[in-house]
Amino acid sequence: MKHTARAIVGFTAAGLAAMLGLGSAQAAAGNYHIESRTCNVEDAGTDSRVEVRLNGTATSSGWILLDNSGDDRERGRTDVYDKTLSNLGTVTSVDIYFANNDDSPHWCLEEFTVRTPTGVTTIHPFHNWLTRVYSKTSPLRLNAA
Ligand SMILES: [Ca+2]
Ligand SMILES: [Ca+2]
Repeated sequence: MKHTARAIVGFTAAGLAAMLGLGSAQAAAGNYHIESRTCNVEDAGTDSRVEVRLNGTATSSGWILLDNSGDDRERGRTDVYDKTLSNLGTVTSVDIYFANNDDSPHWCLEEFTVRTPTGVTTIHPFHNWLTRVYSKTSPLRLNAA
């Protein structure tokens, strides 16, 4: 029994619910771990405002401002954001609102990754520049690879 008990250490409640075969409707809210990778090329970074919306098979999140303390989205950096959200199901895409504002706004974005409370990570590649506004009504959509 000791080994059995130890084996489940580290799993979240939502993860256990998934392993026990409970439906996604019963899954609890949990932490969504979002990473944004900025290209390591000249002028890749931006100080523009960026918000994202996570689209899942169950529902979509609201718009989430990505702004940690300090300077986000600099050349070659990975920025990490942890957000508590209701269950989205399987994440299928990430929508990006890009204001294209502030100093040197153009942004070279490698990719986003999202890890759900159940530990499923999806990769949303772009490997390209954002050089104009992407509005909330017509955002840049990055599908899961
Ligand atoms: Ca910045
Ligand atoms: Ca900041």
